[in-house]
Amino acid sequence: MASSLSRIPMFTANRSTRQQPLTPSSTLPTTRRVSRFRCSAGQTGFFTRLGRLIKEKAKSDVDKLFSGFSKTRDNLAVIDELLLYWNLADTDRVLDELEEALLVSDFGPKITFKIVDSLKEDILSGKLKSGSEIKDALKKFVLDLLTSKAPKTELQLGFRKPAVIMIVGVNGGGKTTSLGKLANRLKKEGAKILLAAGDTFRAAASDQLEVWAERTGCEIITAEKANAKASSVISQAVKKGKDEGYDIVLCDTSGRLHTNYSLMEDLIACKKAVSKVVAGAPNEILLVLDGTTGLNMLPQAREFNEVVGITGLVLTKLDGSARGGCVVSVVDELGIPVKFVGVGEGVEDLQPFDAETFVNAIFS
Ligand SMILES: Nc1nc2c(ncn2[C@@H]2O[C@H](COP(=O)(O)OP(=O)(O)OP(=O)(O)O)[C@@H](O)[C@H]2O)c(=O)[nH]1
Ligand SMILES: [Mg+2]
Repeated sequence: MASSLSRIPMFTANRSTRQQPLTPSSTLPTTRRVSRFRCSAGQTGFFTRLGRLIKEKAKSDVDKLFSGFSKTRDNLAVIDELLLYWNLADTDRVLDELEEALLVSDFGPKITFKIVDSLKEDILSGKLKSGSEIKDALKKFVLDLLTSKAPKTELQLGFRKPAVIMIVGVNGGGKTTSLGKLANRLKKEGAKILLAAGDTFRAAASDQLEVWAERTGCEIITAEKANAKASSVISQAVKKGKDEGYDIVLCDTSGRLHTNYSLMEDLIACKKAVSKVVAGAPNEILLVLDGTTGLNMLPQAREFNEVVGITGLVLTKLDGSARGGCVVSVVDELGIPVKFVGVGEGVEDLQPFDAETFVNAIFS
C-alpha cells in the first residue's frame, strides 16, 4: 500500500454544502471532520491492487453473500432429489424436470437448453455415470460459462487519478444505494472518494445521496441550482476530483427507461463531459439491475450497453425474491461481467461477485 498517510478535511453534507458545492474544503466551516487514510492513489498499481483486494475479500464473505437466493436454492434443490435416484433409463424424464427447474430459476431458455443438451450428450456417451457426476457437470458448465464469457469481475480503474465510475440504470433499481455501499467499500480500502449527485431530475435524489455521503464520510458535489444539467454536475465533480487529488469519483445518475431516447442521450452527454476532464474516463459504467425483475433485465442491459457501453453489472436485491439464474442469462447473452451484487439495504450489503462462490451457493 502507499507509503504516506494523508489527512483530508471532510464535512457533513448539509444544505449549505449544497448551495456552495464547489467551495474548497479548506474554507468550509464548522462541521468539518478529519479522517485518516491508509493510502492514496497516484502510484501506478494502486487501482489494480484496490480491485483485486476487494475481490479477494469476497471469498471471506460467502455466507453473507448468499444469505439471499433462498428461492433459487429451493427451486434448484429439486435437482438434488432428481439426481439422487437417477438411473440411465430415467434420463429423459430427469432431464425434462431439470430443464424446468432451471427455467423457473430464470436461467432463460437459451442457456437452459444448452445446459441440458450438453448433459444429455455426456450421459449418453457414458461420460457421466452417476447423479453426483451429473450435478458436478452442471455446476462446471455454469462456472465455465461465467468465467469464460466475462472473466474480468474486478473493477478496472485505469491508472489516472481520479478514476471515474458512473452508475446507471432504470428507476428504482438500487443505483444510489449501490453507489453508497460502493463508496463505503472503496473508502475502507483507503481510497479518497468524491460523490457526484448526477441525478438532477428528482429534487430528493441529492438529499438521498447526501445521506450516503454522511454515512460513509465522503465528500459530495451537488447541483448549484434547480434544473442543472447532470453532465455539468458530474464534470464539476470530476474537475474537483482532479484538482484536489481524489482517487475515485462516483457519479450517481437519474433513473431512466431504456426506451426513452432523449434520456438515454443525456447519459451520452455525461460520459462525454467526464472524458473531457480526464482522458479515458469514465473508467467504469456500471449498470444496476434489479435482481427481482428476472429476465426482464435483459432488454434493459442490451439498450444501456448499446448507448453508453456498459463495463460491468451490479445486480441488486438478491436478498429478496431474486432468482439467481438471471445472472447466468445476462452474462451469457451480453458477455458483460457482474462486478457486484446487492444483498440488502445496509451499508455493508454490496458484495463483489465471485463466479465460483455464486455457483456453489445456488447449487448448494
Ligand atoms: N433488499 C434490498 N433492497 C435494496 C437493495 N438495493 C437497493 N435497495 C432498495 O431499493 C430501493 C431503491 O433504491 P435506490 O438506490 O433509491 O434506487 P435508484 O436506482 O437510485 O432509484 P432512482 O434514483 O429513483 O432511479 C430503496 O428502498 C433501497 O433501499 C438490495 O440489494 N437489497
Ligand atoms: Mg437514485
